[in-house]
Amino acid sequence: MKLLNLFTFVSAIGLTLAQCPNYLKSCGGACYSPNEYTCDNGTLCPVNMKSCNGACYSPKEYHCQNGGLVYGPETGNNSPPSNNNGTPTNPATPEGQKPQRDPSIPKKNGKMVIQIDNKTGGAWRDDEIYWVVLGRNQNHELSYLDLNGDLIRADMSLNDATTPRGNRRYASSIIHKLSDRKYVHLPAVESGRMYISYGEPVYITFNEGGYAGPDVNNPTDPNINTLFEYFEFTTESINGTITFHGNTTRVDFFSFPYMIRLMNTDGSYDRWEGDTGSRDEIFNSFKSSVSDPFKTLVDQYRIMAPCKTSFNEGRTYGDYFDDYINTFWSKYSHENLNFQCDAGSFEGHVEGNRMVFRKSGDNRTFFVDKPSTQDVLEGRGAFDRGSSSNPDLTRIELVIEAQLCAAFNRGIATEPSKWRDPSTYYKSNTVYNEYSQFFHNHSVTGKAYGFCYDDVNDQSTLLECGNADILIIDLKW
Ligand SMILES: *[C@@H]1O[C@H](CO)[C@@H](O)[C@H](O)[C@H]1NC(C)=O
Ligand SMILES: *[C@@H]1O[C@H](CO)[C@@H](O)[C@H](O)[C@H]1NC(C)=O
Ligand SMILES: *[C@@H]1O[C@H](CO)[C@@H](O)[C@H](O)[C@H]1NC(C)=O
Ligand SMILES: *[C@@H]1O[C@H](CO)[C@@H](O)[C@H](O)[C@H]1NC(C)=O
Ligand SMILES: *[C@@H]1O[C@H](CO)[C@@H](O)[C@H](O)[C@H]1NC(C)=O
Ligand SMILES: CC(=O)N[C@H]1CO[C@H](CO)[C@@H](O)[C@@H]1O
Repeated sequence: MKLLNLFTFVSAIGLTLAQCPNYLKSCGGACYSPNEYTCDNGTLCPVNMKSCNGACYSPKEYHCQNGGLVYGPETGNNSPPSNNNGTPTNPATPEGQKPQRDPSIPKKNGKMVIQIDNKTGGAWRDDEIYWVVLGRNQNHELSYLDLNGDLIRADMSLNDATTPRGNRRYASSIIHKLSDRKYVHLPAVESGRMYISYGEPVYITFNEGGYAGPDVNNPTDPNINTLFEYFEFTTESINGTITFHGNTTRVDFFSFPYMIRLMNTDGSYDRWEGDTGSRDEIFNSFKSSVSDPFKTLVDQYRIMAPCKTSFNEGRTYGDYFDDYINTFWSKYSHENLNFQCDAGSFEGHVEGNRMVFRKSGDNRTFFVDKPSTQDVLEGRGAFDRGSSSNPDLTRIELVIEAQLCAAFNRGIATEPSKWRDPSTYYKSNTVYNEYSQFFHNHSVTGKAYGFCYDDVNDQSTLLECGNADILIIDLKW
């Protein structure tokens, strides 16, 4: 899929006349040949393509939603496109909206680059933007990344300062400002996590074998009033090059918008993920598009994931999914639930307080307990329980649990024929996770980690490639 915009075409055709010659037509001030181009909403696109806010796209591969391009054709099945040689492609985000590589950043053997850009439109200066990278080194020891791109083993002796709020010891030397450095080299890191914050650093306290990071549910946490985002990643060193796996996440909250773009060294992998719109637009749009229960997730710092606040046990909406779960339970007490996923074909039904599943070609039995609202929203309890001590059985039970959890969040639990069709998600008349839906609506690709099993049927923002060259992060406001 090639991205083509108006400016490319005007210069390609080279005519900007008040009146076009007979054999050409006029589109937004440019002349074009109707044999080769069409004029869609004032934008020139190759024939058979359409325009979405200035970007041309093939309606066979993408659709235009809220002014942005989203994976999946305009009608019918929504499977992601892949081009002929199998190179992963992303929907056509206009080039100007993608994070751009800074070619002046030097390379380092055996490491990739993380580049961080201040795209806050002047809202935050470079010396008000902070970043920290934590993870485990090749000996699995907790470490932080220094400005040289080296993992330094971390322990309590690093706690050398006291937080302004909460009076807690924290490690000051692991914190970097964008004004110190706008990039860092990244080696192999196990269970990596990058925190980025505006206005104040994220305070990290090392303890025996681990660390206390920000906990937005703890009112005494020193980071509670700080605007921060984080993402998780793992990098491996394979034959002297880095393989990167990582994703942005909305599993806990949204605080401010950003985009990431991952590229490999030979240019065959180039994908991006992230939020559309400014922070104000996202907050305002959230408040105007979700139903009243979900409106309670917003405070001045963040939009919280439902279970982190009013949908948790004993809270106002703690039973939000209960009727839906009971409807599902009674339906499958009388009939079988059949579904397919990558792991195989399954058939199950309710027996008392649990479901019993069989997998085709397998004579074993798998069990899933009845979930609660919190189990649905957080993928915990019944949806994070292998009942067996046999790891192979447990693995398959967890696959079933992930499928069920995703289907409840997406509002299609009682319609298994829709489970593999993203165009049907978040549309039913029943309840669904509107928080997750919102972040899919406000994603440059339509993908999001709106809840922990959003990777079911490939809806999450996972980016991964070998020979990773650079991860570019555009910080927005
Ligand atoms: C059509 O063009 C107008 C003005 O440029 C723009 O606001 C609108 O978003 C465009 N619509 C689509 C579907 O691209
Ligand atoms: C980034 O920080 C610089 C310097 O602190 C500031 O002048 C600039 O406005 C910021 N850039 C953007 C796009 O906000
Ligand atoms: C690493 O390099 C060796 C020697 O060139 C090669 O045999 C091996 O397949 C490579 N491993 C990977 C994972 O690419
Ligand atoms: C289940 O299948 C395995 C091999 O596929 C077989 O060894 C075993 O006896 C079967 N168990 C039952 C209860 O049928
Ligand atoms: C998501 O987008 C769909 C389609 O435009 C819209 O109907 C729905 O209300 C939106 N929901 C949220 C929560 O943004
Ligand atoms: C590879 C990787 O780090 N994946 C992470 C993507 O985000 C989810 C949700 O936060 C994490 O659970 C994964 O570990």
